[in-house]
Amino acid sequence: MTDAVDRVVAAAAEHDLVLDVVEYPDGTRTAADAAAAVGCEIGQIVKSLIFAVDDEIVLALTSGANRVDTDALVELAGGEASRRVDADAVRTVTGFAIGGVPPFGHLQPVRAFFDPSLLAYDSVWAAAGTPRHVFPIDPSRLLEITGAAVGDFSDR
Ligand code: 5CA
Repeated sequence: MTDAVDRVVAAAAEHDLVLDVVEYPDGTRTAADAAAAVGCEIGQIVKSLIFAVDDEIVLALTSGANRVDTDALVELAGGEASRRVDADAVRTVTGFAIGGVPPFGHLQPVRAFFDPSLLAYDSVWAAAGTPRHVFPIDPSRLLEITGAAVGDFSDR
């Protein structure tokens, strides 16, 4: 395991959760890659997407089947405008590279929003710190650990 995976496992342990991290050498960089590797529905993949709403960095935990409606995200966050952040900023805030950003265990605490579509599944899969490591988790447990606010920000 890598240092990045160790940090995610340690963050989970703080919530008394033992992560079952699985490595897929062919990669899990995108939701489609991860779903193909795991052999699950794309909707079961958790995308951990970083946006800036005004001057605040936020995390949108989004089903792999959905796209983020940024207007809806801005409204949920109570802000005025959103923008994508670049890869360097994602690494600075989270401590992880794009394609491996996990849903928790970030360097800087960020406010998180949770796509309710994820709650339809018994288990979902999220990145474990690298573009080839993922772990399964009950979405309700993931919601609890992240302290995220459930809100429909998907573009459907
Ligand atoms: N490991 C997979 C599934 S868990 C994963 O991390 N998917 S993800 O969707 O959360 O992360 C990839 C996302 O990073 C892409 O959907 C895209 O929104 C974002 N991204 C890719 N390249 C850039 C970039 N250059 N700058 C900012 N965001 C990017």
